[in-house]
Amino acid sequence: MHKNQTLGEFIIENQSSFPYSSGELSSLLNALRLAAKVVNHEVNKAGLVDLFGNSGDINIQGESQQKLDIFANEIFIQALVNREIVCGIVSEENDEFIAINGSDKRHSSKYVVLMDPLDGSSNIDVNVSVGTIFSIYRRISPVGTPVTQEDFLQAGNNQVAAGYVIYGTSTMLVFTTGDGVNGFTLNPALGTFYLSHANIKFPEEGNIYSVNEGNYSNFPQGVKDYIKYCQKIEENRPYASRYIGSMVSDVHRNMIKGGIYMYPSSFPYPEGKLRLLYECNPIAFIVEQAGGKATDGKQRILDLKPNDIHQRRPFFCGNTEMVNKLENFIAKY
Ligand code: AHM
Ligand code: MG
Repeated sequence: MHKNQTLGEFIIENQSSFPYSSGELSSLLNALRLAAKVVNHEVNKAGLVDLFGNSGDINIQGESQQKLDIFANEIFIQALVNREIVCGIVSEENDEFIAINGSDKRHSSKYVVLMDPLDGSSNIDVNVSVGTIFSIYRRISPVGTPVTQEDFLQAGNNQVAAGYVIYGTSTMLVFTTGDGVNGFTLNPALGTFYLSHANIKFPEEGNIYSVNEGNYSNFPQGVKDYIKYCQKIEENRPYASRYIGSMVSDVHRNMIKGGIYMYPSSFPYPEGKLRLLYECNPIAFIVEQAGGKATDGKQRILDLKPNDIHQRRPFFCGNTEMVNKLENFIAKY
């Protein structure tokens, strides 16, 4: 790591350590970096122009889409399509996967990207941080053929890279290629991301729990018991309760300060609310790379074999000790 190293320099310097490095993954990360800057610009001026509020459309999950969701979706798709560096995209905002031929019509890219272009969207119109989440895989089908559904339905274990962008008090891009987690902060005056958080690791102990407690009465008994454990007055407890409602921000804080994030099954989400492919998996990859643990309560998230591109899953991640404790409570029922 050099002083004042930029994301661009970091990508070039570390290219040889990227999985299957051929320069393609570097170009892909560069495209995401560019899109993040454009979306950041728009998120920051959202109060100034008429971008607030619902667009009126309902997405495949039956949730209303905010205008900035749609904008972010278009920007990320455009950056990836224009540079012809992926053969397919899955987005939270699109019902079906998007197949990309490339201008030579030879389907010559080997990567697929899955993303939530603007996560935590209920926070947009109240000036609270939102994020972008992305997950990158090598396709399974042969290069030169059209991308297939199977290329997206891979277990999280197969991810070659994953990351998130936080549009917060400052804008950060945090990612892993399976060799630790690094965070870059945008200098808005220069439009450049600088390495600000090298090799992020969870602190030894955590004392924050993050969950939407309004849903408490519908949580599984094991989760309820664990929440009561977090609140108990004993040694280093009660833990602090912190919940932003933007997973990226909640997980980012917990990774830096130490804590657990939970989105259990509850009414009206019997399978949990978060999507396995573009919310749970990328965050799980990052959390594990930072020394933490991610589970659906019983199984490691990255081991799950998906069967639908928009499938949901209960999700728990954070300091390993805390997640182990939670799993013990869940295992009692
Ligand atoms: P979204 O993709 O529609 O924004 O939903 C995902 C978000 C997470 O970022 C956040 O942790 C969670 O939904 C909050 O949900 P709730 O309001 O039910 O607590
Ligand atoms: Mg989301």
